[in-house]
Amino acid sequence: MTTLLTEDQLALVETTLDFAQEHLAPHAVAWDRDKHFPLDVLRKAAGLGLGGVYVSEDAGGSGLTRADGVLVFEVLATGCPSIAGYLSIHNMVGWMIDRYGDAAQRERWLPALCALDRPGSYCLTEPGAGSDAAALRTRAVRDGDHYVLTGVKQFISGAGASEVYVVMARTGGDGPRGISAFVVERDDPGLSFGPDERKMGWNAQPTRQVVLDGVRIPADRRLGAEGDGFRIAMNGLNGGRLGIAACSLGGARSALHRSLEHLADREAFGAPLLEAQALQFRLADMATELTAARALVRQAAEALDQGAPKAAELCAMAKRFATDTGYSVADRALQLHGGYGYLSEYGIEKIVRDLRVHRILEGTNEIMSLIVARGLTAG
Ligand code: FAD
Ligand code: 2MC
Repeated sequence: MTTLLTEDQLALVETTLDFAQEHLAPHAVAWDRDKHFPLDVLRKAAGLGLGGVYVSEDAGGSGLTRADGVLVFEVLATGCPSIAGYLSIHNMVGWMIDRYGDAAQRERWLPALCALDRPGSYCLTEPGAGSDAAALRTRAVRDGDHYVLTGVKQFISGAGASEVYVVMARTGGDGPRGISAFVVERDDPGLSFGPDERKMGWNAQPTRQVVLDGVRIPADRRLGAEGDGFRIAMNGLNGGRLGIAACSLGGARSALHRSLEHLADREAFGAPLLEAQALQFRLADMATELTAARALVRQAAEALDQGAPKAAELCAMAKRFATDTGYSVADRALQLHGGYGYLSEYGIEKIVRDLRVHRILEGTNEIMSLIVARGLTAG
């Protein structure tokens, strides 16, 4: 039964929800307005084990499953989808280093990542290679015991503030098999950042280019073997896509909850608007669609935990469905608030803006459909 939670999961949800309501929700509108990335609050989250959700306990992590993780990111996003989204990406980085790093690499980076002393970023996209990620052109040229990395990564969440960058770069020929994964540190000479992008949502975290201008790093910064980088990147994204899907559920759940409160308070035509059956039916649809999306996200998370053969396709289905549904629910919640939904101080329009990008990043929803369709047609 995917809908039943264990005692441990219930406790995890309750603690994380308390954190989100106390430390994220009251500040979310101001952080969005001021473009403030609250690293101090992220470090508090690390105190609850949220800096290394999927990292093994021996390396300082929480050792949770994906099924646990989607619960965590949903409730975190009820406080702020932008912060929850960044934490999901940071946790993708931690998982990749834990899963593909050797003992020395795990020891070097994981404790600081888990404590969020050193936040992480994931660098795949380039100005000329987004959906077609295997076309990336950043090069890593072997030079004795070192690699020299040159290229530009586009739209990198957390860039500039993060200290640990997992960077996919080409060590071989064209296509996915010519790509390797590396860990680059913020103070490596030759690494710099573009300006913070001005954007529609996700304003509580920076989005910047990561510019690699002859960054010379020791060969022991490579994760996995040469040529394994694309597979490593894609396996990271399977879990990442679930995290983003869960963040959409959380943002939408918060918008639905606020709509219920607003309609109960707001009177028109001599009665609270909540008594209008047309609006009750709209709320019922929103709740039903969110519940269906949550069930799919949980099913995909369990499939990923079990290493099921179709797990990647299920993650793509869940990401597509939950992010489209979450956005649609949030947009309807805005409508239910009337003119107040359009005002910043109510926080609804901010949720709509934040959730919009979930349909684009970690693989656009068209690419999710491509992954599902390929799975269908491959038999
Ligand atoms: P394109 O690939 O140019 O796509 C343009 C349009 O064409 C899209 O609608 C797309 O779905 C569609 N399309 C493309 N190919 C096909 C096809 N074969 N069939 C049908 N439709 C298709 N990247 C990172 O690596 N790290 C990050 O931390 C990160 N953070 C981000 C944060 C933000 C705020 C944003 C906006 C982006 C972030 N990204 C990050 C990049 C993100 O993953 C890409 O924007 C996304 O993968 C799409 O790539 P693109 O923008 O180049 O669009
Ligand atoms: N899980 C595991 N392996 C995967 C995989 C997945 N989800 N997707 C692809 N692979 C493997 C695939 O099995 C193949 O392996 P092998 O060489 O052993 O046969 C290899 O990767 C190459 O795959 P394809 O042949 O399917 O490669 P192609 O180039 O045709 O398509 C595509 C790959 C479109 C699925 C991939 O480029 C993609 O997912 N694009 C979207 C990019 C994206 O998601 N970017 C997100 C950036 S991060 C972000 O936005 C953040 C906010 C952090």
